Amino acid sequence: MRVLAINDVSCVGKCSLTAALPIISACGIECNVLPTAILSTHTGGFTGYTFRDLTEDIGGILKHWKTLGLKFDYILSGYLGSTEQIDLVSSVKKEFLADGGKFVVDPVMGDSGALYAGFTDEFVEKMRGLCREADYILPNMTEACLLADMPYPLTKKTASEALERLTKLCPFPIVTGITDNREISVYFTNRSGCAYSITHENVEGFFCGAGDVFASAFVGALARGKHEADAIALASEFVTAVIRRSSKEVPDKRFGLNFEAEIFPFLKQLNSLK
Ligand code: PXL
Repeated sequence: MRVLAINDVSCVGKCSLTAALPIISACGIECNVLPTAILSTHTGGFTGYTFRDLTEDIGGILKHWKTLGLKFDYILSGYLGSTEQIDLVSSVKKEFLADGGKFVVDPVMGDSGALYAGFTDEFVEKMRGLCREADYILPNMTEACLLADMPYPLTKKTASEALERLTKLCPFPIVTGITDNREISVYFTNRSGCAYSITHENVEGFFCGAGDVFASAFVGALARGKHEADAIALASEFVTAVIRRSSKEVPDKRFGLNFEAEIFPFLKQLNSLK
């Protein structure tokens, strides 16, 4: 079982590949990486960060992988630095996803109702195209609104409408971070068109990287052969525990989630599930 995580390396701040690698590996699954950019920190709340786009390197990396006959059982794409990289990810899927493999797209573009620094409407449109190629998409509420062209924030009522619109892009949309007062929910629709939600207590505190922790745990659990609904429940429980702990323990939230401390309970749950 081989997972490819396509994401940036934010050297400090615990998101993207510095979350995907440890979490997927801890699940007992090999995690290979395709870095899209290197930043000194993530862009959420820091100023003065460096950003080196790695698009130029990706062609050579893929050419080498082709000579090795590599195929991946899961491809998880995350933060992409340009519309050109969206095209590259699409070609990686076509060339390197194993027969029967799954393509998981986390359409990283924004949070709290706004696009991240450097993202444009053109990027959103292009990301819709990538979502059409995915087996699962994992937008947060902001990204779901952008992709479904609906006003932010969603409510319990409009979340169903957003899900319905998203199923036109991808058969299995999973929308994270839908908040309603003291509750936070994940809404998803399975391939039969049934809609579900999983709700937890909403813990105050915004952390960059929560979506990456969710996506990594979801893919790790799927790669371990867990049913999708169980993988979503496990991942949302994990990320809720991580945010609860971090909101107490991390004085400067920009430095990211303490997911490490919750990996062991997460693995205990993962291992006890059939
Ligand atoms: O986790 C989202 C993310 C990923 N990568 C970079 C980011 C962010 C969120 O701000 O800045 C570089």
